[in-house]
Amino acid sequence: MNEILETVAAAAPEIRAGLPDRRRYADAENPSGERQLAADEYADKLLGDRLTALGSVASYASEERTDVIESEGRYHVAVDPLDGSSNLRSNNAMGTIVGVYDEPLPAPGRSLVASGFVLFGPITTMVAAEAGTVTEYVLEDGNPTIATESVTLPAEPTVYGFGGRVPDWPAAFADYAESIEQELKLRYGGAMIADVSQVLTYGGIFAYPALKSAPDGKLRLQFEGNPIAHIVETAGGASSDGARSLREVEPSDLHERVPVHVGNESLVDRLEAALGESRHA
Ligand code: FBP
Repeated sequence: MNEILETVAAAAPEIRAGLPDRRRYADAENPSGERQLAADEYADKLLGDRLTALGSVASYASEERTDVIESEGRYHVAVDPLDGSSNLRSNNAMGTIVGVYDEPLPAPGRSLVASGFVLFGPITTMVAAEAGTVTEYVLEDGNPTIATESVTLPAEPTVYGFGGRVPDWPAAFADYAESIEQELKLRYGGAMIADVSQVLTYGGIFAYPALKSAPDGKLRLQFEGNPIAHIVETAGGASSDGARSLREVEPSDLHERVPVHVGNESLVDRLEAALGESRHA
């Protein structure tokens, strides 16, 4: 595991230990206009301090801060310090996402050299994609122990989870969802990484689609879409913004949003066909 992923893994027990006292809202909003919890600010500060202290880090960007912190190393790190933090109040799963890019941010997902997420579930795990393989680690005291080598999506998909209110879904996505509901079992928990972990484990599809009220969806390209696409694609699955792999989307803004669809390739192909465009066109 490279030192950036190692540092995120090593911070996990400390972040987890800091959560019980930080379930209240802070007075601030993040750059996307969402209310921050005290835990969001805490995890962002801790990760920012630890990562910018590494010789390999050239810059640190976070979903929770407007500007990039510049440093002097080689890699540009994008972090969602607590993905799914609204789950903290109800004590459901959540965690940290990290993307390691070799271009200044905002950067396309194809320039990711490593990606990972820490999942605070009943146990703390980290799933990391690097050097063409995905590995699941159990983090005990921040020390990674390999739990699953070469994580690969099962060929037979089982679960799906789609975000956004159903009446807010565009008609083409609603039609697609109706066909998926006939085949797969609903699993939606309100934290992308937890829902994607189910897709990696059982096969299926996760989406936070374009909405009528929000044509770019909810999730952020740099912090959420790209790293999760890198992980799912490296595990043998596919990703799409509705027309192309998320990793082919050219970014224009650090905090821009993007519709996210990730899962078994056959299901992502069907999604693109349903939306009237094709990644292979
Ligand atoms: P945060 O990173 O601000 O927590 O937002 C992202 C997220 O929590 C995703 O993890 C999840 O898929 C989505 O928002 C849930 O949104 P909703 O509450 O609309 O279902």
